[in-house]
Order: sequence, then C-alpha cells, then structure tokens
Amino acid sequence: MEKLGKIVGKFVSGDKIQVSPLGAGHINDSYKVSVDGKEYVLQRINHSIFKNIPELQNNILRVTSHIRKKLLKKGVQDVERRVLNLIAAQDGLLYHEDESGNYWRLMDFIKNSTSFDKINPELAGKAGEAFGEFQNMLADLHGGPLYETIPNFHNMESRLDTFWDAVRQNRAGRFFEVYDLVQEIEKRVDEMCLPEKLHREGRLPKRTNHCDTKVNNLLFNAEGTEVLCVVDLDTVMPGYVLSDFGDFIRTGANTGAEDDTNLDNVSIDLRIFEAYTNGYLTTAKDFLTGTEIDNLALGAKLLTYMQTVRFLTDYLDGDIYYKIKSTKHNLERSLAQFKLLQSMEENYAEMQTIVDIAVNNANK
Ligand code: GN1
Ligand code: MG
Repeated sequence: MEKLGKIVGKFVSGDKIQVSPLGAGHINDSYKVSVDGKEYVLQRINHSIFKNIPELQNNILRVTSHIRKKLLKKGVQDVERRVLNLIAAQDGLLYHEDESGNYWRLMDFIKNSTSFDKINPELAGKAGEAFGEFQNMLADLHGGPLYETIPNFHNMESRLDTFWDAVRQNRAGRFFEVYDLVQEIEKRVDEMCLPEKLHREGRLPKRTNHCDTKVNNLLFNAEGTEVLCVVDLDTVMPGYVLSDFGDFIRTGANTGAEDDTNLDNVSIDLRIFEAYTNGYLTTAKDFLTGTEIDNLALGAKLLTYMQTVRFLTDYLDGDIYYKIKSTKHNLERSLAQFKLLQSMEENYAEMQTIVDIAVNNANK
C-alpha cells in the first residue's frame, strides 16, 4: 500500500501532513488527516464490496450537491457542517487508485461533531427528523434513480438466497453449531419477505434511501444536542423507507450493543422507538403512503432479522465480509440481533400502536 501521506498528496498539497485512524465502521478504513492545519477524512473504500467506485462516488456527488443546494436555498447557516464535501483528486477524479489497486477518497472533516452508539429519546426524536428530512430533500433528485452500489442490498429474498447457499456450502464447517438459529430464521421467511411481494404488486415504492441509517452514521454537534449531518453515503440508493426506519431502530433503540455477548442487555427500548417515530413522521408524513406507514414497525423487525441473517451468513462463510475482532464475532453479532428481534416480536403490538398514535399527532 502506498504511504498514506503520499495518497493525501494526490488530492491536496501541503508541507505538514498528519494521519491517524478514525471511527469503527465494519467495511471501509477511515483516517483523520491534517494538512497544514486543515482537517480531512481519508477513506480506503472497500473495493471487494463496492465494485464500481466511479459510480459510487458519482452517487455521493449527486446526493451531496443536491442537498447543499437545498440548504443554501433555505438559508441554513453553517452549510459546510451540514453536508459532506468530497474533494476531487488533482487529476479531477473523485477518487484515487493507488499502485496496489486500492481506492481512496478525501472529504472535508466536519469540525466539532460527535456521534453516538446509544442515544436518549430526545436525540432519537431529532434523529428521526433528520433522516425524514434527508429522504424528503432527496425526493426530487434529478437525473434518474441512483446507481445501486450493492445490487439487492436490502432485498430480503436475495439475502436469504445467499444465506441458504452458505448453509449448503458450509464453507467453514460451522453449520452444526448454528443449527438452532438457522431454524429460527427459516420460521420467519414469509413474514420477512412481505415487502418484496408488496413491491412486485406495485403497492410499496422505492425511494432514495440512505440504506445504512445506523445511529452512528449521524453526526451531532459537539454538545450532542443537535443533528448536524448524515454521513456514510456509500449505500444511498433506491430502497423502501421501512428499511431506513428499521435500521435506525435496530441500532438506536437497542438497550444493548450490536454484538453484545450478554443477551440480557439486549432489548427494544420503546421510548426511543416512540421518539424516533414521532420525529420521523414530522418530516416524512407528507410523502409517505398508507402502505409505507403501515409497514414501518415491520421494518424494525425486518432489518434486525436481515442483520441476523447477514452476520450468520458471514460466520458460515468463514468471515469474509465484515471486519471481526474475534473468531466468534459474527456469531455473537448474529445472536445479539436475534435476541433483539425476539424482543421486538414480544412488543410488536405496542410498536404498531405507537406508529398509529404518531401518525395522528403528525396530522394534527
Ligand atoms: C456495515 O459501514 P458500516 O459499518 O456503517 C454494513 C451495513 C450493516 C452494518 C452492520 C456496506 O455498515 O449494511 O448494516 O455494517 N454496510 C455494508 O452494523 O454492508
Ligand atoms: Mg458507518
């Protein structure tokens, strides 16, 4: 791999370049960079997962330019902290390919910000407003649908096809260890594939979605009181709003950690669920259809189920997709997600009532 300083030099020049690791994503590698005092984020884009880097970067450019224009038009203060800003390489491309075939990009660093793996109900309400507003701002994106950076990314049918293949192949010899969990996954197949069916019947639309609305993909101000900016835009592409809603609940409304080994810690926090739902509907209610609203709570279960399946697939395959910290990490993640799913199942009637009440409140 080329020296990091040299890679930074492909984008910006300066005398004093400092680079240090940043963040804890499961996919890309991120670094904080300072060039003569100006700060940036450098990322190595995971090229085995994102196959078409020019299209990926073009998506991000389209999305960020569109949002920036809207913010400027609205007269929003501090626009450079409200939307990511890609820096083109000196050759004009939005990425740099190094001698070893790694792909890199540079963005401005958003100053005085913080992110959370766990938040309180008040912030969850603001997070809901922010993701609703994000979808809302992108509703009139021109130039046609975005490129699908990972085909069938949140398509449960396709995720299950891959999963059953991993079960059959049993590449890492781990199938017997996870047999019970495989059966639990099988029991829920029909329910979890419902959105794909609704889409085929023309009843559930695709919109421009973020597709990775993890709570830590929102930047808050330094005091941790206001949302500044939505980040991690690699997967912004067409999808169902229930996915974006559900992925936030999966990560933001879990009383435990995504990979908690103490399953007693893991459950759905209904106060966060309620606050997020209220916030989201405030900014999203005008463009959502009845079917979309009716399936929001299902989205929370679905994305938790999907993540149970995806982590288990990777465990069966011998850990080839997600970065792991220990041999059983993917299994631990999968079990923790399944526990969260069970907690949502126990509280499902209540979750649906919360959505109904939030719709009424938003319409007042
Ligand atoms: C990955 O990049 P990161 O860590 O925010 C993954 C998401 C998963 C998530 C699970 C491209 O997101 O889809 O939900 O891990 N991104 C990709 O925590 O697969
Ligand atoms: Mg991320």
